[in-house]
Amino acid sequence: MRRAVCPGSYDPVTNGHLDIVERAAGLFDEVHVAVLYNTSKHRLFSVEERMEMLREETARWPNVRIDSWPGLLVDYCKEHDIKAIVKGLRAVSDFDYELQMAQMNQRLSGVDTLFMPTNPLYSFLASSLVKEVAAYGGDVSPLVPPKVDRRLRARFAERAA
Ligand code: COD
Repeated sequence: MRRAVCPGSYDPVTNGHLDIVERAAGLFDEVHVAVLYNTSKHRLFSVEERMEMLREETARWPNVRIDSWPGLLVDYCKEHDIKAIVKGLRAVSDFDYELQMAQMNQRLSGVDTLFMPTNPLYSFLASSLVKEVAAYGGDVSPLVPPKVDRRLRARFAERAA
């Protein structure tokens, strides 16, 4: 079976993430969407909340499974016999960081990273920007699924209360 992982923070999942997951699901027998830790980012949603949102939004693709992992991505790949990491590339600015990670992961484990060009509709889209716009009451409804939009509004309303 050909398995791939789409790793990320997914805090929260956006339409850009979902576009990559859908395309990966069309290419591999099984796609794991794994919530991992990015130590340089502050989280808005817990890992469980992020997984719940991902489960809701990917339920329509039967070969996609949602998971989380507290350690190195390469150890997750080893544990699940995954030979490919799939990442989306939005712009040149993503490239340096993504290339470094891909080369480190290859060096550590032999697992290769495949880059998919982002859908031009979502090339400016990042979870961090979605959170910033939503935090100031901006409309992010075209950028995230409706349930995620509702959760963002609720989370920032709780914080403002
Ligand atoms: N369009 C297309 N793709 C997108 C878009 C978009 N608009 N937005 C995001 N993506 C893709 C990118 O490929 C991105 O890599 C992926 O979705 C996830 O994005 P985020 O922002 O949710 O996640 P990141 O960038 O914070 O994820 C970083 C990881 C958590 C994958 C990384 O830190 C990691 O592997 N951590 C585990 C520990 C580890 O192994 N560290 C060593 C790394 S060498």
